Amino acid sequence: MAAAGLVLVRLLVLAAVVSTLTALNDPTCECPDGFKLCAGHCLRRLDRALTYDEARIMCAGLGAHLAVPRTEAENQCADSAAAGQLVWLGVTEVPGDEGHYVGADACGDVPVGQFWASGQPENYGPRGEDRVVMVPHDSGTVHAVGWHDNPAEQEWHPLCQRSLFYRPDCLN
Ligand SMILES: [Ca+2]
Repeated sequence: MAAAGLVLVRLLVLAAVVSTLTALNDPTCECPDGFKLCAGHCLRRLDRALTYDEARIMCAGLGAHLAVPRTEAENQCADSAAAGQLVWLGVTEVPGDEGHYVGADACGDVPVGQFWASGQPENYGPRGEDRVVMVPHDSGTVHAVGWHDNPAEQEWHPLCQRSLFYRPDCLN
């Protein structure tokens, strides 16, 4: 009787292992509808120009946040996903701490430098600028390519970003 019980336990364990492996083989290495995978993140540029807060809320409604490129590859992905439009990034200045930027991805500080357009951020105007917009290489505008600080009331297209649930086999 004890032996039969042991066999049953082993069968149950085996069934659990098989079911786990089956789940891992599900073809779910895809971003949600409308999002495109690039450098390990899902990106989606929305079709309407909105204020920063409106853009942030629209992305949140999609289970995403405004994009925060942190590597050259991620910045190139954002530039491509922008598809010629100026896009809000999830990069904001800490209130009362001029020049100190943090990311909406909850990964902390975003340094000034690398991806910024020449002369930016410059906190232009009497009210200053504490949000960040990306000018892609193909914007067709006079604005220099790269990141610019901008006031939150400006209207630009939201660039939303979600993480792909971590699975090593999904990263290629
Ligand atoms: Ca500026």
